[in-house]
Amino acid sequence: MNIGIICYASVGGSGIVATELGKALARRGHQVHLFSTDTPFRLGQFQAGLSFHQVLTPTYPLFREPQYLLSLSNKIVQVAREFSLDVIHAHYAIPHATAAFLSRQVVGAHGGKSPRVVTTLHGTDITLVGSDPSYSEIVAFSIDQSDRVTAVSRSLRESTYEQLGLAREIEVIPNFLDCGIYRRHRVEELRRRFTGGDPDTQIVIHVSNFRPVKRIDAVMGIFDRIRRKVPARLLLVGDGPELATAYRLARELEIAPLVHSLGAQEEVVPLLSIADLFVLPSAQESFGLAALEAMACEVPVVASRVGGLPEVIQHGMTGFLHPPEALDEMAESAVMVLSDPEKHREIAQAACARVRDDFSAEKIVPMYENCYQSVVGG
Ligand code: GMT
Repeated sequence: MNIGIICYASVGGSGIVATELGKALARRGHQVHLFSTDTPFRLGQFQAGLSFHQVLTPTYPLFREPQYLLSLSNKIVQVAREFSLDVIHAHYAIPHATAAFLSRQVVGAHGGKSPRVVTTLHGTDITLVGSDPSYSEIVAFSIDQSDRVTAVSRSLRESTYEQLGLAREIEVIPNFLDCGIYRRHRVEELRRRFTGGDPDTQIVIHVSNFRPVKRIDAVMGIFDRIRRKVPARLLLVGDGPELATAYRLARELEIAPLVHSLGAQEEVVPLLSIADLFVLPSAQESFGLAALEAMACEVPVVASRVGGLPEVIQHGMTGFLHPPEALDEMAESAVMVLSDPEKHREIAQAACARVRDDFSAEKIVPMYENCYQSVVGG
């Protein structure tokens, strides 16, 4: 099939999932065309069957606002005509579902073969931004007009029905990982750089885009509680507006020497491979791809019991879930698992097995292929 995929290039789960899906589909023999403002994070080296179309949004003195929706739609129309796209797959509803809808209308307007539109909802496109009254009408319309809609968790599907008042069918296709890449590696030298070779020092990690929804103050609060009980270091991976909060709190809590901020990193597997615990006390998380990546690398996760996280982590078996405000409980679970090597091994292995059994690319990518087939066939 000829498949167009629209995604955000910036660090973020939806862009990562879209790019990994594009790569996996190209490996399976499809012709994939990625659309974004910049080369997507994680695109990597050239791969046969996968091309990238950069969307440029020209400025003009009259416009005070960039016309991204128009330039994106225009680019999709050109590529759809040139390469006879069967499907346009929008990842993240805003404004991608609208761009896909517009492009389908334009291509089909003069009797051309019009591509089918699949929209995948990722989370904040519904729960935070999409339900904002400034966007909600157009977001709901664009989702409704898609030929198929998928959501990354049951929780997100329910939020979409509740918050946008939609009644149409939404299929749940969870996020996935290439388990050949996401697995624990032996990187002892890297670990020593943070532990100084002390075998008792535990490495706690948090990977995110450092937005308010990630509750960086809670990350710091949990780590502060942990380090009072076990020798530990905190690795902060990623960048965003709340990173400054992390620095401030590290100073105020007098833990700055224990905290290592590594910025945005393309390769998270080596860093996850030296970690003993992942903390994700988010206010909202429709799925929690970062938690899945940690689990695949045998890192127990302590997270908030919100959104789709309970569909990924089973409390006490493949990780730990607590109410977002329960920092003492999160720290207790963390200290317990970090202090009990047998329990740690048990949770780490169960977490990894869960990813392989239920969230591998082999299992999930064919679900998207079936989804495309159902609309193209129809
Ligand atoms: O808002 C964000 O955190 C970014 C957003 C994204 O598009 O990357 O993340 C959402 O989509 C991810 C991929 O499906 C999910 O794993 C995240 O849980 C989700 N974030 C939220 O719901 C807050």
